[in-house]
Amino acid sequence: MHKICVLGLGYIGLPTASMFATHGFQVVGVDVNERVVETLNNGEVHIHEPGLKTLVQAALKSGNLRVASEPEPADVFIIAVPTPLSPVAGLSSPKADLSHVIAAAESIVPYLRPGNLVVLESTVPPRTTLEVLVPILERSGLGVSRDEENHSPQHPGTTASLFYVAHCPERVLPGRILEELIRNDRVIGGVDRASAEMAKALYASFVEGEIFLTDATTAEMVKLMENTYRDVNIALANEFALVAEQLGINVWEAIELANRHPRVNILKPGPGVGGHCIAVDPWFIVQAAPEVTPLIQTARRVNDSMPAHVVELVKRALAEHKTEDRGQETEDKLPSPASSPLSHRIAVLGLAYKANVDDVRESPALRVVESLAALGYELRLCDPHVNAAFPWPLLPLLEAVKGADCLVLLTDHAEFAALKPQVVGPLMRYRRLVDTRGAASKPQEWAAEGFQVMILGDGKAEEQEG
Ligand code: SAJ
Repeated sequence: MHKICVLGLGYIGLPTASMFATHGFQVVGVDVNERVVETLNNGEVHIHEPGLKTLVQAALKSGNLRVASEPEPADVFIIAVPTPLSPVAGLSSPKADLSHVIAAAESIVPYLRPGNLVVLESTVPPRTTLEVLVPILERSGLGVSRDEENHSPQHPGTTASLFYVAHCPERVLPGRILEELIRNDRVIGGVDRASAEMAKALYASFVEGEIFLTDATTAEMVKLMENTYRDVNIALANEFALVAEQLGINVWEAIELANRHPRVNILKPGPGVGGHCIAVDPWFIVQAAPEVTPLIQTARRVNDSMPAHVVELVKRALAEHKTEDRGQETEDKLPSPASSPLSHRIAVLGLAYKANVDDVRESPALRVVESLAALGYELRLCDPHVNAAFPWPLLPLLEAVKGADCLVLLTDHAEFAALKPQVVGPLMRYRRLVDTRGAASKPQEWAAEGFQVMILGDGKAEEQEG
């Protein structure tokens, strides 16, 4: 196993290809997007992730990593392409779009040789490895290694006309990808034992965590269960937040206290769940077993309903106009409480799906922004981490805040958590803060500066305000 062909140079494929290249393998990284290939060949990196640029540049400089548009013969093929959701007509639950996995697998077929190992890293619905990937690869005329007893696991790859397949799901956290790629335990599901052992030998070249072997479908399910566990737990936190708002208690305080129990670990409420993983993967389990997954489906819907709740909070904050919350003496005509949304200017802080990343995929902040824009509010957007094209311009922080009637904090970037009411207050037209992440430090400090503070899940503060 000397040469590896990695298909898909995104958030997972690029770090993985670079990691193998810096651990002595000859790696060819393949992407169907010409712009990605061009960017990397120019020594630039299209993904922002701590340490990634240095690693990629080291891999390219060593000559062990090359970037290309087409696969080529190799000992190992690693598929790391996206598996987004696609809506299904007539169904309320979306399904996995496997088109990229299928295209990547098909592109390997002409190059597949006996003894090759194919690893699927993309997150997929249960049984995809066995029922989608393997049949495509068998179009090569070769057969997948299935029966451990027919050949010795000590000498995998020696049986004529067989290839090997394993599912080795990525488990790394955006923002900490490189560290977790090395340190996290890995679960490897082989189509058979020989496949799993081969994949283990490969990943052991850089993985310092433990590597556990199982079958392919169990590995698929393990990955989905991890993200579903988090989604359901966050939905619970969000539901608690809604209850807390009604009961007049502070959910953040209540969760902190509940988590002092040795067997309780409730996650944080927020404006919803984003990213390409947690908001997506539970649907892959639902698609496999719709009848027996009411809890998973409800959790998804609870989390998906949070952006609409945030919009309600913003509307309420703007309606609860108080005369003394005026921010600065300004030439602007001040909107009255009953004035149309058009006259309200909102500074939206954060578009990324979570703190300190540049990724806006499935971000609940975008849902909130779309709804507020549809309601006619004037929006001033700020996200110092995001560099994507939007229908609205992205402004520097103080520019976004200037003349605003309300700050709406949607992503808990470090820059926003460090915001000082003494700095932003005087720039605003009215002093209002809607904090959907419990992120603004010391709400009392904001209140002391004349801010009307509304924190998602904090019914206590609202009662005191009222
Ligand atoms: N979120 C909350 N409350 C919380 C935690 C998260 O509302 O208490 C929100 C975040 O703001 C974000 C979303 O959930 O919108 C997901 O963020 P995350 O940091 O929990 O997870 P991801 O999507 O960045 O990465 C997850 C990780 N999975 C698990 O932690 C089980 C990562 O290890 C996976 O590799 C990744 O999905 C993936 O690629 O599947």
